[in-house]
Amino acid sequence: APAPASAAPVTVLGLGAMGQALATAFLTAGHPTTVWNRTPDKADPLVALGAVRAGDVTAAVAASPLVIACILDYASVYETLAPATGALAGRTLVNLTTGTPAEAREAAEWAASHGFAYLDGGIMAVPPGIGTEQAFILYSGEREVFDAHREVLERLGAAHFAGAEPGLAALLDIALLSGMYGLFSGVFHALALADSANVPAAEFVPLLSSWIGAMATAVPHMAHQVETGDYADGVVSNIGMQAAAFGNLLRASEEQGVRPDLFTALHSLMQERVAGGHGAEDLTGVVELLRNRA
Ligand code: FVH
Repeated sequence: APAPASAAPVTVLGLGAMGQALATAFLTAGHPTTVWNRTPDKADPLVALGAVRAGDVTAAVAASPLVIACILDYASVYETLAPATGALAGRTLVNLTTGTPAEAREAAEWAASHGFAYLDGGIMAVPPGIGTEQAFILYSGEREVFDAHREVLERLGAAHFAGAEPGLAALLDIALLSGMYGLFSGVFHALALADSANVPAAEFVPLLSSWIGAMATAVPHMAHQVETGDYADGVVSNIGMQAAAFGNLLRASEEQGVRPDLFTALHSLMQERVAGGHGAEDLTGVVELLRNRA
């Protein structure tokens, strides 16, 4: 009989910062954990915690019905698993390596051609967050495969099933990262501006955090506008006004010696939208221009 989920054996391939965190979470939860890394001594701390160090990748795969890969990129996943595709047959590979949706779809086809189940994943956490309440991980692939391993995967963080289409986890991962980098871009620019006027961080950061929190409440309405295509719905601050005011942001930055690069692209999109006759609508309409370029 298969081991209960609470004691199911797991293999982790790739013991960089993230792989080490994943393996540690499995060990902490009591799973028999086999590990492999191209540079073997990275397994030492995990062996000290009770992990089994596999001599080669085929032995690592053979040790568990569930194999987690978290390596640099998809090319290194293929390179790593090339000698072990036979051993993977009948098992499940969960690939938590970051990649594109197209790479995920290709990997799912590769798995099917070798007779093993495949889930693609996107980790929404940094290594110290793994196994904590902050972490969540996106998965896509066959629902039955996800359900069969869900309890074990929950050891790493909340498991969110993104859908059966194999590229969905990677797509949502990249969409969420886009939101993160957009936020960080704004924060970097704001900090540079405040610093250019010698405003102490202790004074500015509470204002910035409060402002970002208030503005984030607009996201659901923006998403509704994108879904409906109705950018005139519930307009409070139209894009015509915002495009004009945005010029101040760019000019003030130049005057303070702060490069406006992170915001010039958005200004161009706003102006294009206004020139297209949408000045009375909401800022969210720039999504239409982004879509047109896809
Ligand atoms: N760390 C993070 O914050 C992010 C969070 C979101 C998900 N990413 C992705 O996770 C993958 C691994 O990232 P990582 O943080 O573990 O990265 P490193 O610490 O740099 O470790 C890289 C591991 O990959 C192995 N490796 C590299 N090339 C090969 C290869 N050709 N064949 C076999 N293994 C390879 C490397 O092995 P070694 O250098 O120790 O021998 C490490 O185990 C990644 O997709 C992130 O985007 C992390």
